[in-house]
Amino acid sequence: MERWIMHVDMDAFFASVEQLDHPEYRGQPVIVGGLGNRGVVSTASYEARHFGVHSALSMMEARRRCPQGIFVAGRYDRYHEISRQIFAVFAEFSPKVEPLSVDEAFLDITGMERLFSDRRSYAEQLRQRIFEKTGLVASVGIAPNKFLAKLASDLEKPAGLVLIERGQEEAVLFNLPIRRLWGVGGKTNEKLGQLGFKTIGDIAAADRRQLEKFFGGRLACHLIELAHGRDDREVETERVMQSIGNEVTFAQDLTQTAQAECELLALAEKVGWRLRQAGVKTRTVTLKIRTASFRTITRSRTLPEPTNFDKELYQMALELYRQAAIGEGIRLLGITGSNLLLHEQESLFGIDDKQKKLYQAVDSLKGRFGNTIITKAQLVGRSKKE
Ligand code: TTP
Ligand code: MG
Repeated sequence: MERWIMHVDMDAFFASVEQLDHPEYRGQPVIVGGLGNRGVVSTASYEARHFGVHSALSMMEARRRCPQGIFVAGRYDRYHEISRQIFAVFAEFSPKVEPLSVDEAFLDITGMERLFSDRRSYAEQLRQRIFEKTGLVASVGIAPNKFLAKLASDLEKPAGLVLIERGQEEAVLFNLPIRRLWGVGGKTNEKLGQLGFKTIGDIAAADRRQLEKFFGGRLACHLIELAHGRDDREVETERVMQSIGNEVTFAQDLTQTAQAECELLALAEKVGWRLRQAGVKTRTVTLKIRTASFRTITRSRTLPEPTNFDKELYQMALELYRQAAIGEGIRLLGITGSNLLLHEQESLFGIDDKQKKLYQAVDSLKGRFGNTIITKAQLVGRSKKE
């Protein structure tokens, strides 16, 4: 049966929720994120994007680029509430839904032709249903595979609806810049740029051996496959446990950034170990912080590829920590991985065999000598906690 995938992604999600709940914000540049001096932009409304404001930009720079903007701290409980409504709609439209983050998912619509007259109007119906239920606008991509569906939903954002027909793949892809290849990170991109590749078409036409020389067989092969619009990954719906996490309350509030970062590394190691023991990977990392004044803050981020590596969990937690820009002492820190995948679903790119072997070796020692036997040098001698 011909596979068909739909990818749905809300437009400027957090900022749109703010505009929904505050009608006076509509049509205005709204910027959501950490408002402190070291805060970072979570997202910006499309009005604010005209001023060059985007996710991950420092809040200071955002204020410089868009002084007239409306700056708001996120209301994460509210975003999650809406997220649940959106996912309830997804479930009405397909039995196979793979969540990618709070505001996006893949829906497998293979073999569902009897339910709709044509794919485009099915997507139209879904967008309409989301709008009725939440008052928010989504962009949708429909394509023969996940990579193309995700790409398609982004092509005409906001309020986009793009269908890539079988046979159109190369026509759509070849003139696009290489950063559109899903999962190709900054480093690979940069390297490809240095080698003179600009468009996806350049990669499709590349000499395979040249790519192999620079990126290794596995990555080279994936790059070429994607460049031709080929991707046979399944929509993954299998979920095991809800989540795996650890948290720690400190005897004395932490006041130094370095201490907090050290504790995050220790937590990431624990959670990573537990994920690996359970044979699962996590796709969504949540950081919980309770401050000296008993404020509780949670921040989540979804990874492009699921992981159970300490280092990746740590980096994500650290980023979220910095983004939260807490201006006071810290009582509690916690890291949770949710959105767990049971299968050792290999990362598309750079599943680093060396890293995997390293973790296996470390885990077998931890198994024999207890969990504390091996720990990163950074953690030795860190402050005592409760
Ligand atoms: P995205 O779907 O990447 O972004 P978006 O919905 O704001 O905008 P669009 O899809 O129209 O380009 O992310 C969804 C939400 O996740 C976003 O509203 C805020 C949050 N987020 C962060 O907190 N930090 C980030 O770096 C990114 C990319 C997103
Ligand atoms: Mg979005």
